[in-house]
Amino acid sequence: MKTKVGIIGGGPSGLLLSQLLDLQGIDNVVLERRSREYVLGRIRAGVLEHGFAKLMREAKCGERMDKEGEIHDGIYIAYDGDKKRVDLNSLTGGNSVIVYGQTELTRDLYDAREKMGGKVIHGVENVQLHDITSDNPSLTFEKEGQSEKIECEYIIGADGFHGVSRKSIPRDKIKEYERVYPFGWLGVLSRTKPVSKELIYARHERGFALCSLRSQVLSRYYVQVSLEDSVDDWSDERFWKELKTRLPEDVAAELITGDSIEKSIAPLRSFVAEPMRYGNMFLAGDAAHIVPPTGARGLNSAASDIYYLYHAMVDHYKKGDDTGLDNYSKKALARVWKGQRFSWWMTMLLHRFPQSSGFDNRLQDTDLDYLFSSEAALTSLAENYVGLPF
Ligand code: RFL
Ligand code: PHB
Repeated sequence: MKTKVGIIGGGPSGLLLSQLLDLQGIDNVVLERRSREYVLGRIRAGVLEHGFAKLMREAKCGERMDKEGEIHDGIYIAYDGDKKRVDLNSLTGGNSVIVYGQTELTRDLYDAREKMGGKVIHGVENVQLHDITSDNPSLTFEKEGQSEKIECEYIIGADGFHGVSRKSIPRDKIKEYERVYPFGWLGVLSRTKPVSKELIYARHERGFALCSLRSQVLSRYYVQVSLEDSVDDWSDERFWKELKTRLPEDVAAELITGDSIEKSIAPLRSFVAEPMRYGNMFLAGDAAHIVPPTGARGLNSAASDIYYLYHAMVDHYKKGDDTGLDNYSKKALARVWKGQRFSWWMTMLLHRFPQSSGFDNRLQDTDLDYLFSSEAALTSLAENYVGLPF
């Protein structure tokens, strides 16, 4: 098989790039290890920046998002038994975010790929990258016991944090920056009316909590848990009780509980690999960087990578201009690091750290106090939360 762009990973990054390139007549193939059902079973992000939504529309995948997604003009931050609103809209001169689940967005991308006859191969095993630094890189893989080969002009590593692409770069050609946090998030999805129309990020002495949603009948809640905990330690009853404890009393009193329909624990990590290009292979999304979910930046950082890569590929194939490809890593990383800084800051502001001293806790108090007494500080939070320009 031969193609122009071989894409490893059929998550949001790989599918969005595939769709955008195909619309420009740039032939590509997506290799995905899992089945479509498995990919759609992973409950992950929920908050999209407007820049991302615009890219989805450009990819002709925005119809359902615009119909079913909710525009959110603000978020709440709760602490000391009270909650305070951050008016994203007025602080950013009219910007906001869209609440639309990653599952739905990925489903829309799969449907669009199918409609266009896009080449997405599921159930591939043992994907390997060859001759990455040459003009004729290739991918080999196995499917149902058969060995296959795809010759490409470029390879895109969009295969997430545990993928094979980043690991194919020689150790001395890549630098990795990492911080692992000493806790995780336990997430619960429930078919209940959300406690609040807008997200509530809560800081409490027992740990962080988040009230989010997928729609007005589907809630998504999180509580900070120890890394030693497993999902089996958390009955629904224990989860709801803990969540209520960490929320202001008036919010807890309104919380409608129900059976969980999904429950999982995600560890928190900050990670960046530099550079995001090796030879003719480009890394995108979680394959190159991970953020703790506190700032809702992960999927959005992936989207900005895809924006830069897409435009760089179009310039290469339509105009013979390689400036975009040559500058991709530098440009993408500049934005990635800003997302890293914001996610790290939100995480430090709102979580309980096992080793934290009285001094650390007073600094958190002061950071929150400052935030809500300074228009400049609130504006900084708001402009990062809705997404810095691409
Ligand atoms: P993905 O989604 O991990 O997709 C990579 C795909 O590659 C496949 N794969 C392979 N395929 C072939 N061969 C191999 N060797 C392969 N190895 C892996 C995998 O099966 C998979 O399908 O990466 P991508 O596309 O870059 O997308 C990134 C996002 O998924 C991620 O950044 C977000 O989910 C992060 N995130 C959030 N981001 C936001 O912007 N807003 C949020 O509100 C938000 N909330 C979250 C989150 C992530 C969370 N978890 C579980 C980590 C909340 C949580 C709890
Ligand atoms: C979610 O709804 O899953 C979600 C929302 C905001 C975050 C993280 C996760 O910051």
